[in-house]
Amino acid sequence: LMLEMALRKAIEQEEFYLVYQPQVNLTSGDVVGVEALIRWRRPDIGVVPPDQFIPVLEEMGLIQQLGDWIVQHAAKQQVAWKKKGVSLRMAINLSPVQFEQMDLPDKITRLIAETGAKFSDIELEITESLAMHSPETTIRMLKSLREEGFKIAIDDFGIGFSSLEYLLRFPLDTLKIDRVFIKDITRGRSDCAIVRALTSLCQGLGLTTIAEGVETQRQRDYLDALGATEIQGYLISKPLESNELIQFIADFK
Ligand code: G
Ligand code: G
Ligand code: MN
Ligand code: NA
Repeated sequence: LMLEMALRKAIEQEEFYLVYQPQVNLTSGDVVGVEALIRWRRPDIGVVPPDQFIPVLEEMGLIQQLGDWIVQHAAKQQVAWKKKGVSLRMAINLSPVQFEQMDLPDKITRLIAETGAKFSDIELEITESLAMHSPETTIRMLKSLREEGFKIAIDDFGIGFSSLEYLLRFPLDTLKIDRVFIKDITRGRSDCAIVRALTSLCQGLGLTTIAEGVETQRQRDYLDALGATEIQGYLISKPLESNELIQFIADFK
């Protein structure tokens, strides 16, 4: 209850901010995008990670409000960087609960249009669990977003329960391989086999693959050999605040 009260106040007082984790293309070696990740700077307590408040906001029905703020804020940031000559794809996480709003595609399109961002510079990250709700409605909403020009990524791939056949009915541009498969890629044969199968499936389907949670050069080399498109993780950088990101790009390579 205390947490709920604090969250209501946090939304009113805008105690949230975004950090951005770079994504590197393995062929060019360039930073090509970032993923926006939410943080809560709770007065007197400090920074709270999203897994401690996103599920509560979903329960409270407040994720829609915060979700709109995240979409607007991330798109504005993408435009601000581009004006400084730093052109990066911006990935924005969407909660499955946000898809309970039937006007979500129209709203996202309007909010992002208002910022002046080019739609193809924006990637919307959905999770596998979205596929379990009402697939037909969800697919329709994703199709309309994709027709507007937004890119669609499926996050945390491989740890949910949906069948491959099911997921492939989703209109997708990008598949993010969950970090549980990356962790032991240089040790376990099975993780390596899973990643190999996913990257080759994606190559066949024309999808981009982003490997998450890459922490070592050896993992990077393996992923490169297996044909992954991009990597994200502590090897490149932890998530950074916007001014840090600009500095990071300036210092990169
Ligand atoms: O940044 P961190 O690794 O602590 O994020 C943990 C999880 O919280 C992420 O994997 C993601 O699923 C979720 N998350 C982070 N930022 C957002 C956001 O802006 N919106 C939503 N819906 N989820 C987020
Ligand atoms: O959206 P998603 O749940 O995938 O968010 C990614 C989360 O993983 C973020 O909270 C981020 O802080 C965390 N993370 C990012 N890179 C690494 C990494 O290299 N290793 C580990 N263990 N966690 C990471
Ligand atoms: Mn994500
Ligand atoms: Na993820």
